[in-house]
Amino acid sequence: QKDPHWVDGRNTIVHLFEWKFSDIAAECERFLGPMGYAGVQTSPVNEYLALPNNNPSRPWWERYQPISYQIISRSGNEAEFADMVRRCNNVGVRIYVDVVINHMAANWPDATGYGGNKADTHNKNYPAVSYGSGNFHSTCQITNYNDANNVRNCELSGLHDLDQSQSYVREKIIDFLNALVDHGVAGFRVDAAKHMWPADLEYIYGRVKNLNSQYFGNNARPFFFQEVIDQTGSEAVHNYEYTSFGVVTEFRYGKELSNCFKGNNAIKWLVNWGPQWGLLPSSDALAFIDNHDNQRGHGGGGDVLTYKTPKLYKMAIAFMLSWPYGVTRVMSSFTFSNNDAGPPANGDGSIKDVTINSDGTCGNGWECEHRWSEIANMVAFRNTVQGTSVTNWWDNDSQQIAFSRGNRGFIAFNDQDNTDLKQTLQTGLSQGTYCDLASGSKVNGSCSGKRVTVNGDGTAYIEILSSATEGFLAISADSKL
Ligand code: ARE
Ligand code: CA
Repeated sequence: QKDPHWVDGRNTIVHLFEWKFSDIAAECERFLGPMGYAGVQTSPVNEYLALPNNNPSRPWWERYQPISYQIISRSGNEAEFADMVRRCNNVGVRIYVDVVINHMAANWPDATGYGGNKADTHNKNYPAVSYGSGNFHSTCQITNYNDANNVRNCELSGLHDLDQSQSYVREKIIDFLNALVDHGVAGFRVDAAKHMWPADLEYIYGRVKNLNSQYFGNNARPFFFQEVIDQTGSEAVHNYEYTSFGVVTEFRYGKELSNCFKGNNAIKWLVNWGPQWGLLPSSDALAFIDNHDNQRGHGGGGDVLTYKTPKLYKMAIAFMLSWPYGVTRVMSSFTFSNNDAGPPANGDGSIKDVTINSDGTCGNGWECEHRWSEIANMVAFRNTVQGTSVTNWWDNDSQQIAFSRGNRGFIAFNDQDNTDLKQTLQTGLSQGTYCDLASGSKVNGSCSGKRVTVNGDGTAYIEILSSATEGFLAISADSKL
């Protein structure tokens, strides 16, 4: 169940972290559909704990403490969810829901969910599902990542750990996923998959019904991408244990690329980026630079590039989107300095609307990396070069590289401090004038940024000054004037 069911000619999933359903629906129609994005990952949509005492105030991580499987959250209710899925599918953008099925909410006094359902967490009683204490593993904490039993049968940070080997628990989870499938989702991000037994997940995925035939035809199986953090390869649980029945988040991808673009490892080594670096096979991998955890020091992160260092971040994303590997995912954040802080909120606690400025960027505290023109243009680039391979590799033996994607696209990177890139290089493209997709776009038949002239023999003079705002340059068959 590794097919994301993208509409032809599209690519890349954007995680619209903490967005309201009404804003996601609008974004599908006004931006994602027209720009060629393939899908959206939502934050968890089922009922979760409303943190008592407002301390900290409405943190983003509340969403990972389920109270029930009813669709009700800070993002909206079931009717709003249904409206979003329908409107996004109608413009060719798929919806993937983040599902939290490893555990339920941890111990809290008087635990209450956003839908008003209560749970007696100290006695592992969640009547709105319903789960009772017998549906959980006996209480122990995860303390040893070198022991698969400890990782899978004990509690992650005190979150009560469901026993997915029980048929009752399996049926409850399958019912929850089926309800989302009925609404028309294309698949799921499975939270904390590492903490569940592969055989249990394989059984559950196999029992989820086919996707809604209204959008996906007959016999389409739901897509599953599973969160398994295996950055070192030295723990007891490995990402490849999960790849026979779904795709897995490849955490080494963003870690290694961040390390390269930060200048700690020469980008010339990226010539064989992929399994030769110890990454999963391309068809098993969800590729990304940062996620909602490691952009704020959770989930073993802390070292990856994020929106906070835009020049290097855009280079890493551009490399990801120009390289043929994996199902690509782009992060779309809200601005934060406190790692607990939830999304931008109004005085009554409701999530703020995503407003759109006249230049296309977002307001109200939303970062919207996916709208940065350099990133959105690279999603279009990836669509343009689909099916081609990497050719014409060039490097300066250090922090400058360039390559073509067949005769459809060409990209160059200058990641070298105090050194300009000034080279005549083979682009593989046909003769003509092209608009650079990094410094601008092709707008109404002219270039808002740099122009590149490709000669009759396919060569072009490429210049990226080290002082430039953008550290890369990209042209494609579709950016030709
Ligand atoms: C919060 C509080 C805790 C409190 C708990 C219970 O922060 O102090 O004990 O609530 O009340 C998110 C947050 C957590 C938060 C949780 C529930 O990150 O801080 O706890 O929500 O509200 C491991 C897992 C991986 C997991 C990361 C965070 O393997 O699955 O930890 N990531 C997912 C989500 C998170 C989410 C959860 C899981 C829980 O993406 O957003 O947590 O649903 C090494 C290991 C990794 C390990 C990592 C960090 O790198 O290899 O496997 O990741 O360390 O421990
Ligand atoms: Ca578990």
